[in-house]
Amino acid sequence: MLRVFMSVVFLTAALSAGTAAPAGARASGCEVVVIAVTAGDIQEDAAGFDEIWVKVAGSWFPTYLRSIRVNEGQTLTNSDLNNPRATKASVTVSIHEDDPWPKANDVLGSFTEDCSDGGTGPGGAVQTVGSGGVSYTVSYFARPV
Ligand SMILES: [Ca+2]
Ligand SMILES: [Ca+2]
Repeated sequence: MLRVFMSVVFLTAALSAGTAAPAGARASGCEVVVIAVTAGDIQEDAAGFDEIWVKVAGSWFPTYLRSIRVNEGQTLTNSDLNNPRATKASVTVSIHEDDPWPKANDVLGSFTEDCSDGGTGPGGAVQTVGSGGVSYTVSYFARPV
């Protein structure tokens, strides 16, 4: 509940106040919140669905040991993904596909956000990752904090 509340606080702040760090304060990190992930083109075409994690600055969402199923064209929300977020100087967001042991999990794509351009602003931003028959679109907010 606290995480949901904090997310709402951040989203509200981002929407109402832009993305600047507090006046007089030097930004020390970049806060990134993943708002949604859309599977435009899944990897496991034969299965008809992917099972993914979103990794944000080293943490796994929705949880480390439990991936989440997504169909082609489906959008997973921030809530579906257990509020993926992190604050670091540089935040890498990556999409991982869960393959059964002994196969290694697949890294489908990634991007890095460091707020060096001031963050995404209240409208957020979109990054599309993947290649070779795989495409995922990540919507996110980022702000210096
Ligand atoms: Ca796979
Ligand atoms: Ca595909």
